[in-house]
Amino acid sequence: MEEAEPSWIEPERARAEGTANVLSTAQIGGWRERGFAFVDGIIPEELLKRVIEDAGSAFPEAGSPEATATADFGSQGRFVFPAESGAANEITLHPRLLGAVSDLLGVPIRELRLTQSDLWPKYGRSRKTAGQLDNQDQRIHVDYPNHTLVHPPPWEAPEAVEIILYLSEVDECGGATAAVPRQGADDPAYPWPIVASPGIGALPYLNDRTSAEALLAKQAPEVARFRAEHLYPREVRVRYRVGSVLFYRHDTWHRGTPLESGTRRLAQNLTFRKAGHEWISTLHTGWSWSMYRRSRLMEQLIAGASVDQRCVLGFPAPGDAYWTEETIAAVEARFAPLGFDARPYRS
Ligand SMILES: O=C(O)CCC(=O)C(=O)O
Ligand SMILES: [Fe+2]
Repeated sequence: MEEAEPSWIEPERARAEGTANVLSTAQIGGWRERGFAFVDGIIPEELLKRVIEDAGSAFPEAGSPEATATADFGSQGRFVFPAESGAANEITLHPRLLGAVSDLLGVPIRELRLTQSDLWPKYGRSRKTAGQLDNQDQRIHVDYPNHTLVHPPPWEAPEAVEIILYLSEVDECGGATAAVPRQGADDPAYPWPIVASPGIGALPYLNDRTSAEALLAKQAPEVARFRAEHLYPREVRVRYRVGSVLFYRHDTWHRGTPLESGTRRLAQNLTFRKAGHEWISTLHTGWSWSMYRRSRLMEQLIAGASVDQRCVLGFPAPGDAYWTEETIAAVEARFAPLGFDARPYRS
């Protein structure tokens, strides 16, 4: 079958700084109904420049031997929150980004929890170095299987936001993420539960599209047919630029598409969930584990963060039962030497 030309969507501008919401009603509605919002103008350009400098020099150059061997997600810990790159951390807890997530989930920033933040390079390669597990031309999938212990709740009650912040230009690298917009409750692309994907139930996990679809055609032909009929033909690609943000969901069909050979795409992936939804796991080591580092990076970050930012890391909010005169004094004794102001927890 001939593949149709992919269709594209352009980033929409977020609302200006200083407005109550970061995202427009249409952008919020798009995420809730269609399954994603594609937005720019959230992270300041100066901060984008800094993080690109940090990441650009930390990762192998495009076309280098290490680049050719890199064929999966992630930074191997190098840019996991809290990162040595202050810029990457600032993005993770940026008030505009948190504001946008709060708009999408309809809860205050204090009720958000960070569960993933990593910044990673993806390389365009002419060879699928990792074979069936290669991430270059991905099979269409949903992200929930490696984020939640259960299954996303019904569509109307999302509990988490998935984010890709692009730090490269699609015109230079290709590799646009593709997503399938959901069209209402009866959309044949979105039957419930969502299980028609490699790695779910008994279906074997493969990442590469060609290998995954070939195996499904043999082992679960009805699943392969569903995907060929309802998913791939409906995907739209995001025309990302530096600073574009794709907000999507754990139940949104999507995939990574091939980069131009010899190029490198940088992107930061983040996830926030609602407080209390503990079945959505934090993908990294617990934040306090980094407090063993001699740099005191995390202690300084806690001391200098806003009350809202601290809450996003699980620090108790003012008024929480944790706080008593004793605990306030104790936490103050720990962090005041680094600039922590305990007043919000006293009043
Ligand atoms: O690289 C991309 O554009 C998407 C990656 C992705 O969806 C994943 O690794 O789960
Ligand atoms: Fe994904």
